[in-house]
Amino acid sequence: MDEGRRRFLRAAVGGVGLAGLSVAGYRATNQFDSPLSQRRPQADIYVAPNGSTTNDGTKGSPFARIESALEASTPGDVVLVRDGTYKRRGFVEIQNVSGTPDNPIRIRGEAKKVRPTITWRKNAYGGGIVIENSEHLRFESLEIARSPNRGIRITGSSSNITLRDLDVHQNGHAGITITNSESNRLVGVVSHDNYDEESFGNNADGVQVTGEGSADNLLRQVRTYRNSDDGVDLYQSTGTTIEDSISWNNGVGPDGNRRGDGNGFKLGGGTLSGGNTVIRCLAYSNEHRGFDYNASKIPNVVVNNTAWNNPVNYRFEMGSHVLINNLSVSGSRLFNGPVVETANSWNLGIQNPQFRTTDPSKQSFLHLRSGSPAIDAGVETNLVSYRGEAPDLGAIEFSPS
Ligand SMILES: [Ca+2]
Ligand SMILES: [Ca+2]
Ligand SMILES: [Ca+2]
Repeated sequence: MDEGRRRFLRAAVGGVGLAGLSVAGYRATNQFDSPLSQRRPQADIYVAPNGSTTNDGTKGSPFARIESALEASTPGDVVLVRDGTYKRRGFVEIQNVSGTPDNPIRIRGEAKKVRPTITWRKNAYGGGIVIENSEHLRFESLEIARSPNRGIRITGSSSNITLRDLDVHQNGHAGITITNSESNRLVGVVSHDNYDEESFGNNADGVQVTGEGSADNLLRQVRTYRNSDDGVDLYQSTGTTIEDSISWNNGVGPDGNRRGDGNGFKLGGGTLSGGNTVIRCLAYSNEHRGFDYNASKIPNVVVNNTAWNNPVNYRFEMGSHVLINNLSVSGSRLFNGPVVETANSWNLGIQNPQFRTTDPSKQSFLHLRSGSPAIDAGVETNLVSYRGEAPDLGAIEFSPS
């Protein structure tokens, strides 16, 4: 087995993909950190659409609200949310609830691969889930829809909040916002069709990370589409890592007409921003730009991404942003200033990388065809593993099939 293949396989099982990056939060657990004698046994706490606030949260006596379950929880507990629709009014406030690094509190759909829906009544004042001053919580397998405000907001110095396998859509502001909070992780989350009618769609991003207190947040396998403003917006924040994520068709309202800013990945803005790392991401068919530095002053590192069919695929100006092994097809580039460019398709004169298909409904969408000039055309980095002799260009390493 050649070294490239070996490195790829290691990455495939969760190895070198993040080497050299500071993705804080999940330290290796050590079972001797907290003596067993000090632990209360882990409990399952139940929530059901036909539950009651006066119930005790046991299987036969479920709570009606996840807040009640979280108030009753201690580190290591699992809140099981029974399938169905939870119609809410106002904010779902989760404040001062914390697990520990070894014993997070999990809140998840009871059945595997079924997402219970938390939604809001029309004309409700405020809404969405607000997680404030809390740590080590994991929300998994839930659908969050039609909040009159944001879908989920992580704020007030919360940290180590994990959102996994969530479908967040049609909220009246951004789908998910992280404000002044560190070391949170979004994994396998999709955020789409969010739209803020009051501001003509100018604020509803799929995912926002914002505020100078935000750092070391991670987005992995996050998909954002048809949001009225941007797919991912890192306005006024630093140090976010985005991996294996896709952003498309952003910048339109529910009627399909052009609205807000329409960028796939916006990597800065405000007085202090940037220092983000973007790896193996795909931005396509957004209304404006695929990858945009948005005036961030701290250099961003942008490695092995694909931009296709955005009016502007990449815009990086006024900073030593580092771009390596990226593909740009069917869209322009706006570069100005000391950008560090290595082995990108435009540096190598590759205009047509020979995609297998540009039909987004196909499994091989934007995959490289055998014989593509982008195969093995990249340079090694410590951020991305590869097959064959060298890294390919773009987000999807060629795989013979
Ligand atoms: Ca905007
Ligand atoms: Ca935005
Ligand atoms: Ca290769």
